[in-house]
Amino acid sequence: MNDFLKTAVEAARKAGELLRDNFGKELDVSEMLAHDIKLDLDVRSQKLITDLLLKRYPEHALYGEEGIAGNQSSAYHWIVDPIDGTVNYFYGVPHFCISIALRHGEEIILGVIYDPMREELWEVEKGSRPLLNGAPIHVSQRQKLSDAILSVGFSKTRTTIDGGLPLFEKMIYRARKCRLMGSAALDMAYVACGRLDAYVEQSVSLWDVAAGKILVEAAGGKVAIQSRDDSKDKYSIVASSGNINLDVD
Ligand code: LIP
Repeated sequence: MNDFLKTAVEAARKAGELLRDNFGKELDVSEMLAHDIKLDLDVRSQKLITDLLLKRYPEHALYGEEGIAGNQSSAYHWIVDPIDGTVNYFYGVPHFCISIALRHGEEIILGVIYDPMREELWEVEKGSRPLLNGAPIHVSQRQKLSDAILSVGFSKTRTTIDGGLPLFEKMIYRARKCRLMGSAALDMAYVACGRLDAYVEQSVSLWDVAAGKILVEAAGGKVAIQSRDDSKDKYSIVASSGNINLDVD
């Protein structure tokens, strides 16, 4: 494991400790929206991760849900979601994670996703096998949509909810089950280790899915990310095992 990956794992675990220690406690809310919540803890978690990464690599850049830091002209960009699944966290639903990826130029070269409540850590670096708690993982081998479990996300706006409903309605009849679990990064980690057969969402940010992308592809799956015409820096995503015809077009 090279130093970049070791450092990303260390940062994810340290942020995970912060989230575990504050889980279920009174939380300072910085923004309460119709379909989203922003917590001060999001900012604290990203600051902890940023301080550790940029202390180790002061010449790098960081791009996260809570802002940018470091040398933005660097070829190395850390892409960070300090709490993916913030609404779950606020409501005491133990399904959230920290997601950290490193991009070199245009290529994502490592990803770490850490669920501090289940103590599950997914990690991968370019050219190596993806691991869950140190054991190799691969996508599911199920071949039929009728055997599949799919996770569908609807993001945070009426537009994305309206956009996601037709697909959800189509899939709910054809797949064994559809789930809405509220964390894009965990959905992708679950696709990578075969728990889910696919994850589809109309509008996510790069920090939600950057680590999941390299993880799913290294585990044998497929990830299609398309930028949205209606909002800058938002993407629609289909991440799957690649073994089932989802017919999502
Ligand atoms: C969340 C995503 C989820 C999406 C939510 C939200 P956050 O990220 O992981 O897939 O449906 O709207 O964007 O905001 O909790 O980091």
